[in-house]
Amino acid sequence: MVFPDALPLVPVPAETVVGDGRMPVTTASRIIAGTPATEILRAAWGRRGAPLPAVAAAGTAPVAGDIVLRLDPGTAADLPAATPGPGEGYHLRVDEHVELTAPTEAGLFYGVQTLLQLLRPDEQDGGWSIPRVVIRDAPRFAHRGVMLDVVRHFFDVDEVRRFIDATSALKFNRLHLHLTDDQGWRVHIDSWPLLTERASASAADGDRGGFYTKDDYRAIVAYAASRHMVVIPEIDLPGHTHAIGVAYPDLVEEPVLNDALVAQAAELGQELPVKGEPYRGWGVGHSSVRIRDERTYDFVRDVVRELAEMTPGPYIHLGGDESLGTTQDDFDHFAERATRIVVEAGKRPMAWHEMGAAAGIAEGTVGQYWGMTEPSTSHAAHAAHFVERGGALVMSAADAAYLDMKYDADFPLGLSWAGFTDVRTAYEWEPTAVLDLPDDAILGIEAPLWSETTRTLSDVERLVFPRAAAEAEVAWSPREAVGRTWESFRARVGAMAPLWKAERIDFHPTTEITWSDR
Ligand code: TNX
Repeated sequence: MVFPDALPLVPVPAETVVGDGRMPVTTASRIIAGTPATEILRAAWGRRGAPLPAVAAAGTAPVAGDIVLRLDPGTAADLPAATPGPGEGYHLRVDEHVELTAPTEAGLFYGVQTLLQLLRPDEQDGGWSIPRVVIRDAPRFAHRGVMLDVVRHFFDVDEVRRFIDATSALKFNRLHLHLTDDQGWRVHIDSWPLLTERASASAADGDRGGFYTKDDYRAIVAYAASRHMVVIPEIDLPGHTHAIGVAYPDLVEEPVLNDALVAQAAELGQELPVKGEPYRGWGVGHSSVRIRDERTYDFVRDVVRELAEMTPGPYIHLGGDESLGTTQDDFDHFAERATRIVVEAGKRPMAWHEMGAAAGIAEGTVGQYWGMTEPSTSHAAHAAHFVERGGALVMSAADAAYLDMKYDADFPLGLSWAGFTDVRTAYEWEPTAVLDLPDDAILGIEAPLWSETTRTLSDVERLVFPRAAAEAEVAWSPREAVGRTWESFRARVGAMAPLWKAERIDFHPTTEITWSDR
């Protein structure tokens, strides 16, 4: 293979200079470091079956074969200029020994992920080695997200931890948790205890539900932070709220049974929603909280306050999608009040792009665009309004970034309302070219996994991998980086197979990719 395909890295680094030969890693190699990234490196290394280096104290003089991980604020100045935000870049030099330096722990963590991808078994002698190389790397976008819908199907804390491990290894740094929807309520709220007591046991298809206690939620947040991921909790309002009515019927309206919902239910053999009873179908747009009732805002204030208290990240996501039975006037009224409640709780509101229809959404609200890569006029206008209000956008174009779309018509999992999304389609979109907005209005991207059809984590993984790798590269790699092309990506992502196998990630071995085994 020719450079840059010779280096099996995803996402492709900003700048790579390949040297001659490889540095062997042996049982005599040491990791010289005083950083939490050390144990992450050793544990992953062990799962690969590579020789496990001992750990030596920071400051120990390195000899050939050693691996030095070092925090160095000075590195920031030497990293690619495009670096946004707090310095997530790193500098990696592999010569007689490895020198990994970064201005932040996040940078070291990302450098460690690159190192893990470079470490490969040698063809002849069963040894392991790392190619000699100099890499200067930093992300294109500050916001590199994945979303997990834990409502349609519930995933417990251990499963979420595995999802965090698998996605943070691709340098994603935001985990959006879709915590509430028609089918269930998944996080405990002390001031409204019936939400989890009465409305958490259900899920799509009559499957088992579940919920996170506050300690569970804190454990997820802490684990995510240890992998440099910020949790963005979503409470979906004012629609997608049937489950609230299972716990507190007074808070919600009667279901609105639109024609599409009735037709879809008939086609899939699913029941129609009945107020106060758990809903197991997948139809959308039938539920709403009572928008002109003050008690609704007491509820929103309490939920937002309790969530904000246990969420160190800057965002609370308010949903806002598919409120199909709500008048525009009521919807706008709700969006304006709810976004203000988030600001009053000290957080920055985030919402699906529909909330951009409301003239007076709180200033600074971040919109999440989930329309197509060729936007409709109204979607584009709603999205643009977040920017007019001093906010920005995260791009989740449904026909490119939605991880729950089928790869092709024969794929057994996933939906297809946005089309089929093969890996190439997931790779070949440009987040700044979808809407007619200045580049700096785009904070980054997010790849959502909706879980209507995924009963197990393995189902989730088959939809997410390898397409999340495509989204990781869209989010991280500068457009002008050498190798930022489909042909190169295709070769490099094939080389992720041994790493994913070592981590027991159940990726879809699509024939679009030539998978390698070493
Ligand atoms: C639309 S996109 C939804 C979700 C579904 C998803 C399935 C968006 C903000 N809402 O309620 O789960 O499609 O692909």
